[in-house]
Amino acid sequence: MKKQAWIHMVFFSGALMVFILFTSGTGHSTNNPDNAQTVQFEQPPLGYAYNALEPYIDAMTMEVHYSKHHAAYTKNFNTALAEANIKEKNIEAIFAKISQYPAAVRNNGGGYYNHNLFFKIIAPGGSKSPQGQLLEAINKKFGSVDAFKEEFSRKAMSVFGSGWAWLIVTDGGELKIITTPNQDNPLMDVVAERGRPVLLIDVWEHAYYLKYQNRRKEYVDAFWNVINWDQALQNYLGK
Ligand code: MN3
Repeated sequence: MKKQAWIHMVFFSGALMVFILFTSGTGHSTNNPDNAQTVQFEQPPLGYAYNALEPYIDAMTMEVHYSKHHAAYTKNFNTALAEANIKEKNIEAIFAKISQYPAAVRNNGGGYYNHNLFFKIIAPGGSKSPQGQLLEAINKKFGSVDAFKEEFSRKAMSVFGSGWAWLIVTDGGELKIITTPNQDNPLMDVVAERGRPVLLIDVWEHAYYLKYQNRRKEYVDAFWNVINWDQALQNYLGK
């Protein structure tokens, strides 16, 4: 009996040790608000499975993109805000004065916000083509949905290095396609043409390299299959 109890104890201790090592070494701190001094902005849940956009965007890319890249931008944005002693809770107000803030706020704040939008735009479900007032506005501005897609794809391909292509609606209510370098976005006071984002595509290589390698065109073509046009309409209407 004594020997059996001793073996149980050793086994239990070993299991406990493995458990402690496992839970402390998996990088959960990335997304754990307790570890940051102040968390002004939290990473929203993805809201769908990593494999939900297969075959157009693969599960591994989605997992790394959301749980590593987006999580890191979120963490680093909060750190950068704390270091700069910026307590503003309205992210649009931060972007409106981004030229006055450190580069870490601009880069990580953009990275945080742009991916929030992007993962909602490439969500499963919703309409598979433009609807309602957005459809009318696209037809009016670009002539047809196909002509719009062609122009947007061309702009997305034209981004040199890392950045984004956007469909925005200006203060005057006009649709425009623009591009931004790095993690800049059309709400920032450093961007030439500003407006409210309606649709966006991430053309950083991390968004497509695992599946498409250097073939950005194939990724941009695939993007049209995963857009949630109901969300795009909400964005257009400012809801
Ligand atoms: Mn990205």
